[in-house]
Amino acid sequence: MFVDRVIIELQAGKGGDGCSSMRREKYVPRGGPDGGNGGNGGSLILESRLGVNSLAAFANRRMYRAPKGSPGQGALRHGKQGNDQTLLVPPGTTVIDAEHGFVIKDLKKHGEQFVIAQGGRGGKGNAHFKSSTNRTPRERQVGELGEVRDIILELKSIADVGLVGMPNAGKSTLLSRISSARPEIADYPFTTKHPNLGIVDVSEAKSFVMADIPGLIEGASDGVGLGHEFLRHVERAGLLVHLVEPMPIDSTDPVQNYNSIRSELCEYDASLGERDEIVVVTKSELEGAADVRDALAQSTGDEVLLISAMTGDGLQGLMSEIMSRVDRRRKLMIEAGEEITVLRESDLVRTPAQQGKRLPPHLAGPTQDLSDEVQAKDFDSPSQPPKAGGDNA
Ligand SMILES: Nc1nc2c(ncn2[C@@H]2O[C@H](COP(=O)(O)OP(=O)(O)OP(=O)(O)O)[C@@H](O)[C@H]2O)c(=O)[nH]1
Ligand SMILES: [Mg+2]
Repeated sequence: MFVDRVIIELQAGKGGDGCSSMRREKYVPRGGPDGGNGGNGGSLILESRLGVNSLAAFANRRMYRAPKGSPGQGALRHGKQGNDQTLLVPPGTTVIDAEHGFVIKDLKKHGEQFVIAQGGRGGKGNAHFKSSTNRTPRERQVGELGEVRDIILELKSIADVGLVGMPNAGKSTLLSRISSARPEIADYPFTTKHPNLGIVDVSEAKSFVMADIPGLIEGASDGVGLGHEFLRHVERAGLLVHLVEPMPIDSTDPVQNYNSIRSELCEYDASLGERDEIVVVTKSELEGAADVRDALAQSTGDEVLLISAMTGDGLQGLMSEIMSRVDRRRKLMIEAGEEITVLRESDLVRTPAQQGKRLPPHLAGPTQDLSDEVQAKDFDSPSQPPKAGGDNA
């Protein structure tokens, strides 16, 4: 199930109440106040994590609570803190305040996290209030309430390139051909009902992320077809690849189709209309595809590529053109001080602390290969590497 928008209610934990108590013990006269403080309530934390791909985990539950802090007790026992709860969301999730509609935070990078609902502070016990002038305070504080808020989580996929075009143009076929994504493909419109992401490896060190979204049709801004709903998944893409089918089943004019999708894009967001674009005519092995390409090139005044996902014609050219534009944009982003988002777990640079548990020294150091059979005394010089089953000289 692909879910890209949910409304959830958050309730952080209440702080534990402080305790009012006097020490009563045999042989300890006037023991004094000994009420402990309440523990702080747990907070709710949102964290973006690679590998979480949709908001499906939030689809069936509306309310999220963090545990309360425990109350303080006599004999100066402080209450236990409520554990913080972390909710994992995919990178690219925008967190919106449901009540007032403003964006609270945009979690773009892996590992970004923040406290979305703060737990209440625990109340002070009466021992806290003792002083030289007030030696037997009875007062204590009750714990504060935890923050309560409604939020909207909205996923806008992070992709370098967005595929747009009419239904049946061959968007999913292209994605499946050049990446390892396996979207549904069929010869009827609206096969794709939710966005698909694929990583395209151009060479060993170069790759980009491509998003395939459901097809657009004229009137999408009025909700015709699947509407504009999924355009937000290409909003972050710096480059749009516009696929045009040369022979639409409904025999419409490809140039006109191209223009109507352009106006739908502008209708959704003017900035999407101005986005860098590569126009591509698909299904090049069909007769008449080249004519459509020429007609489009003339009408747009720009270069138009011709590809076939079936025969593989023109795919290399398209991939290298996309890669060079993506590279150019990344360079501009780095110059502007923006960070490039990492989208694959293997690309993450992990510090030793993040790599999990540290190994004990005898397993991590130069002695790691030693065993019952292979002992340190078996080696004369330390530079000689220990070998399994080495014979005792
Ligand atoms: N002849 C030919 N057919 C193709 C080519 N690429 C895709 N097709 C066919 O075109 C049809 C539609 O392809 P899809 O990839 O599902 O199209 P889409 O743009 O994703 O369509 P929606 O998901 O419905 O918006 C399928 O029957 C494909 O087999 C091509 O290069 N040549
Ligand atoms: Mg499709």
